[in-house]
Amino acid sequence: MTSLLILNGPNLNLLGTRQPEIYGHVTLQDVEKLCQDKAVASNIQIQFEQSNHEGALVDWIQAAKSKHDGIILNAGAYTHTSIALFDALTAVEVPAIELHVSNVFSREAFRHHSYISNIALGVICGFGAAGYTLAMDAMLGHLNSS
Ligand code: CA2
Repeated sequence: MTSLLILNGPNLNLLGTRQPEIYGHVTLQDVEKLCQDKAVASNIQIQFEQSNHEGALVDWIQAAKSKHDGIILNAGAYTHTSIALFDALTAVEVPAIELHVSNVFSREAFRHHSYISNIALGVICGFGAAGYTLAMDAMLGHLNSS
């Protein structure tokens, strides 16, 4: 059965609790439920994780090599800083989609650079929580065509 790792980085556990004008009202638990419902409807498995720690994200990416067919990664602020995440994604050779809830390109200039985009199949940003299920559809389309 197809399996996807959906990985969330620092501060995404705060979704729905602050800055709703940027991140909306949906909590990370709501997002996980959306993804689980989509997984059941698509007859696939998901592993949904969040950590505020860069090394924990690296560990999950490394473990994906033998467990998952694709990675959907909202690396939070580590998107803009982390060579370690880039190296981990490069090493595992599991296809990855970069995801952001907000439109990072309409925000501060420091959010315009990503260390993930270069290794990602593609980037989805600015569609709020819906981006997670859009990314699942995009990954399943990619896996089914390759
Ligand atoms: O838009 C996204 O999904 C981001 O990955 C979110 C990160 C940010 O650093 C990226 O540039 C874009 C920040 C996540 C923080 O989430 C919060 C949610 C509610 C309240 C405070 C922070």
